[in-house]
Amino acid sequence: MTITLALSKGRIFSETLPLLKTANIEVLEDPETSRKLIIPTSNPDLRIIMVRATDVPTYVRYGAADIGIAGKDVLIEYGLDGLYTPIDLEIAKCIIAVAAPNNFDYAKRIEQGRITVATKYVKTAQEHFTHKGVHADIIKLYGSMELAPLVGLADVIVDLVSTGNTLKANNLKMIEKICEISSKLIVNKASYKTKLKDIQSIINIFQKAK
Ligand code: PRT
Ligand code: MG
Repeated sequence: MTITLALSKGRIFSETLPLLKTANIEVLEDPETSRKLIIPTSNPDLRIIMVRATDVPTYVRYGAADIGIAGKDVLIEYGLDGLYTPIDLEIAKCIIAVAAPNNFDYAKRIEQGRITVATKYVKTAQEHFTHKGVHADIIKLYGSMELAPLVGLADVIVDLVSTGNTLKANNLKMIEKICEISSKLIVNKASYKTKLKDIQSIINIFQKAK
């Protein structure tokens, strides 16, 4: 039975390749240069579909892909309905954090109990500030969060940070770590039952490789 694996371009794809290689599985086209969205592998029973990082759980949840790899950041926002998460692959690591301009007085704003937050991670941000007892006015963005506090759209941002170079280049600093992020293998619950043997063997490959 053919197994379909949903991946996103960029860091998740490139960090998944070496894991597949441990089982001698080669990806037969490079999604960075090819325009193909369905990519065969050297294992005739495994194909890869390329989707946006935030769409990976959707493809897997509806069974269009049997398995996928998605960041914990995406999974927190999307929820885990219909999905198993058998393995934390510990790839594409970063943290999700509150960041603000270098001169921003965060402590004072927290004391006042109200803050404006620009983020792609609405649920994560909302929960974080509710927990702190602070009223957060959340402004949903789809990208370039770093710009928001520089032009007065928000006081702070909630975003992913890995090297911190992007924050630094924009005179922002990390002020609070919310959570560590890595990518997980996700599995469609129905596929897991109907294709048990084939999916389990892919899970085993990732388990051994990590
Ligand atoms: O880019 P696109 O809009 O298509 O989608 P995406 O940003 O969701 O995908 P992609 O491939 O950039 O990220 C996929 C997954 O990689 C995320 O869901 C995270 O789980 C994980 N990941 C790990 C990261 C980072 N590290 C990371 N640094 N995702 C994004 N970033 C961003 C960060 O927000 C910052 O803007 O990369 C930029 C550079 O970070 P610094 O700190 O190294 O400067
Ligand atoms: Mg990106």
